Amino acid sequence: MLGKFFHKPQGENSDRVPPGQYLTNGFPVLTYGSTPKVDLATWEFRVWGLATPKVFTWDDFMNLPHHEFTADFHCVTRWSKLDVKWTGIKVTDFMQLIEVDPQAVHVMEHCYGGYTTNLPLEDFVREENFFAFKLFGEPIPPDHGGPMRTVIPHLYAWKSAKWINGLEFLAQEELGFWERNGYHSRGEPWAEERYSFS
Ligand SMILES: Nc1nc2c(c(=O)[nH]1)N[C@H]1C(S)=C(S)[C@@H](COP(=O)(O)O)O[C@H]1N2
Ligand SMILES: [Mo]
Repeated sequence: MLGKFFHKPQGENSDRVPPGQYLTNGFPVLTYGSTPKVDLATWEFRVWGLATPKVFTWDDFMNLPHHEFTADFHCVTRWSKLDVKWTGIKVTDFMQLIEVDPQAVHVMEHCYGGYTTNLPLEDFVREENFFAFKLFGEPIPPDHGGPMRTVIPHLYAWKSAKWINGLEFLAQEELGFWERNGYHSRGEPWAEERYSFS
C-alpha cells in the first residue's frame, strides 16, 4: 500500500491526517458500480419524506450563491487527499428553499445510479457542507460525481454522495448503501468510525 502513490503523513501535515490514513497526491476514483450518465438538461433534484415534497432544476441550484472552498478528503479505505478545491452551494443556503418537518432528525442522500448514504440532520446541515459542481476550477468530471455531488468534510468520504439527486428526510435513522454493508453509521475519521460489527 505504501509506495509511489501513498505516503505516510510527515511534518506540518501530520496533524491534519486522521489516524490510520495515508496521503495521496492523486485523486483515486471510488465508486461501487459504474458511473451513471447524467444529463444536465433533464437533471432534477427531489426532496421528500418529512419535508414538503419539491423538485428542483439545475438552474434553481445555480441561482443560489456560489462559494469556493477547500477541504480534506478521507476515504475509509485509508487514503486521504488534502486541500481539494471545490466550488459549490452551501447546504445551509439550499435548506432555506425547503420546509422540513420539525420531527425530521435524519436524512438520506439519494443519487443517480441508486447509491444512498445516511446522516443525522445535524451532520448534514453544517456551514462547511456543500453541493459541489466544480473541482479545481473545472466542472466535476463524471467519475468524481459530476455534475453535482455533496462534500461533507468532517466525515469519511462515503458520505459525500456523487451524482446526488435527492434528499429524504426521516424521523429516525435509516441506513444507506455502505452503512447496510458494514460501514459505520456515522463515519467520523478522527474517531476511526470505520466499520460496524454489531
Ligand atoms: N453515488 C456514489 N457516491 C459515492 C460513492 C459511490 O459509489 N456512489 N462512493 C463513495 C466513496 S466510498 C468515496 S471514498 C467517495 C470517492 O469519491 P471520488 O471517487 O471522487 O474519489 O465517493 C463516495 N460517494
Ligand atoms: Mo471510500
